Amino acid sequence: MIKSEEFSLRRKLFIEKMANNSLALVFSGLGRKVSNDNFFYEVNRNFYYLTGIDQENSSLMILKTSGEVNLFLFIDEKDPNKEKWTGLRLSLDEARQKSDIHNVLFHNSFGPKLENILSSESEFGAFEHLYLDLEEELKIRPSYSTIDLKKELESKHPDMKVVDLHPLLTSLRMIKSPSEIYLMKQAIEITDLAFKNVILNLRPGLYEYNIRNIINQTINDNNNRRVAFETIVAGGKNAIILHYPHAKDMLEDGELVLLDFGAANAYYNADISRTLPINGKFSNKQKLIYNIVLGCNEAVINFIRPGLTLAEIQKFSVDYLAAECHLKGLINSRDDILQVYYHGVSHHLGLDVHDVCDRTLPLEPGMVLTVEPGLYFKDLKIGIRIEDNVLVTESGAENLSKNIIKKVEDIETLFLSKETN
Ligand SMILES: [Mn+2]
Repeated sequence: MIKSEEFSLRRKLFIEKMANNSLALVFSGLGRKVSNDNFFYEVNRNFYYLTGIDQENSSLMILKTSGEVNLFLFIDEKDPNKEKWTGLRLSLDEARQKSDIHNVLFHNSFGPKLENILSSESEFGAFEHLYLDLEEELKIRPSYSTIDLKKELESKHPDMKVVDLHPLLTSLRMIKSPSEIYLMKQAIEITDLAFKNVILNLRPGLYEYNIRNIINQTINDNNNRRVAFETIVAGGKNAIILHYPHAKDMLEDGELVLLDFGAANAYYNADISRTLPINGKFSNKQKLIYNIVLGCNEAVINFIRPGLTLAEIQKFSVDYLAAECHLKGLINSRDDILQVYYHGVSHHLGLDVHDVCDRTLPLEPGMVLTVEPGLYFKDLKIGIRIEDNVLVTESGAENLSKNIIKKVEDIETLFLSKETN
């Protein structure tokens, strides 16, 4: 759990970045209708990052005027009727404790408050900037997004500049605190448990969805945690589809299965990929390609250090795989590498699986990245990806998922020990 003081600290750093005489409005968002009476809700991560509140229809108002900061948190009113259907809502006091924000009000006062603050008689004076989380998908009311609010406010208050708050928050969210790293380490440990259960159960004749269910159940059995994203289980040729969504085919003797999955822990995610021989033993060809990907995975982890950009890491991985694949006769020329390696090697990881980032910024200690080279040969029915999660340190990178086995010998030994037990 993140302590409420950490949310205060995050807000303090955010407010330092806000211009003087500015206002920020951050919204939790609403559930999205999937089908009749079936709603899907995920809290807006920027809102959660600043408040620790994950209840829908909540909002945060930050006023920064010369020499003074005022904060207001708005949550839905208690409603016994609605609570009978969808569960208890936070009380004002609970929201206060979670967020460490003193002024917590009910949502019905948000509109009047905003109008009052922006009126010409406002005690706070005129605001020059208003920061908004600009996203079409972020709804404040049904069919009304922050983009709509921007338009409305711009027409009512032409002297106030409405700007995107993402750039301010992104640079903060890119650097993880010790408690964020701790939560991600826990998520990775649970992901490892699921991986071990896969090895215990994997055999030819099972279906991809059987393995997906083992992964998802192991994660959920662990304190009701959820998967960070739809678990990918792709046997044989299915693995050349990077985000293969179906998990419907039988796992064949002699083929590989690619797993890309992770647990979420208090909204902090793991994102791990491993590739296994379905019958427990790699063929020579599979081993050859597997070891190229593994070599690249390890070389990239060794290469990562503060000061590099994601583009430099990407180039390093492409060059590595191109040289190795050419040397082993898997491609005719180094330029052909993009036909068998067609995705990024790294993305930031955090509250979002593909976490917010400014790709132009050089790496700094405290950033958490994935390292996930892959090779995909359709004709050979081979798709291999090996993905770890690493923390950028002062001197290089710490592999947070180093305990999740990935060496050919270790994998084969684990399968063998299962047979002898
Ligand atoms: Mn990933």
